[in-house]
Amino acid sequence: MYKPFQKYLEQALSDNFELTSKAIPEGLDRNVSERGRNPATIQSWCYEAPEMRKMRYTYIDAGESTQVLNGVLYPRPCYDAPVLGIDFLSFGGKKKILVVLDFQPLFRDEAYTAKYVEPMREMYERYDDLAQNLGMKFYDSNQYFSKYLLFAKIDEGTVVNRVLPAFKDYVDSYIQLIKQAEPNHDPAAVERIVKAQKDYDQYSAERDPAHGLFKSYFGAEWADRFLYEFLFEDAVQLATSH
Ligand code: BLA
Repeated sequence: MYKPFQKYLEQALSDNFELTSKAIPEGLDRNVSERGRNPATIQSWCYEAPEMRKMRYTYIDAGESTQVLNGVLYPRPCYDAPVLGIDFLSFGGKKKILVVLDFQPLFRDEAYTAKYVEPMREMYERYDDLAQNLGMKFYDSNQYFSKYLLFAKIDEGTVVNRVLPAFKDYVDSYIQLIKQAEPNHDPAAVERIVKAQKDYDQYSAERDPAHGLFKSYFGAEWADRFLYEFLFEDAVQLATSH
């Protein structure tokens, strides 16, 4: 269902960056579960580029029951730019479709907001039907989300008609943002971004609503490893799940 999105992302990244594959820890790049109603396959891809430290995306295909495209693009820490966050989900034979897409800000001060969040506004306004102001249960909408995030519960038709154009626009615009960004190699500035990206991983790993899904398909041990060794590898795991 989200394969055209993945294809677009892959093409856009390879057209615009000099990509190198980044290793995914043993056993985490792909897994197949026979536990659910439909066999579930999870597969991940990860790249780096001169401008980008880590660009990862994951596809979960469990037929009608679950389709997910999830991804995060992290700039190198000489850039203070937001991370691009993608979370497109479909559950229960397309009965529940949820899309989340954002330039996720690393800081919340006024200067940062003016530099990175406000410029999203024009683009956002073209898709304001996908900005539904849904409350968040797992995350805090004031942390690592911009006010111009797309966050919607929709039907299948809307995915093709509205979400695909929005996705292309957000991805293209994000790539332009990175291409135009001025690197700052000052060690203190770099250190600040390293820490901010680490904090983002910690926050995200601790709240990830997908842990239960990974656990039910692939078991607790694999779920923990996937979260802390691949998805949010800069997070420190404080406790293992049971
Ligand atoms: C919600 N994301 C969810 C949910 C799941 C996932 C199962 C809950 C859906 C529900 O309400 O039932 C799934 N998250 C995943 C998967 C992966 C993952 C499969 O990390 C990994 C492969 N989530 C992100 C990113 C963003 C994001 C990068 O991982 C940013 C765009 C956002 N996901 C996001 C938000 C919600 C969500 C805002 C709603 C959560 C809430 O209500 O608090």
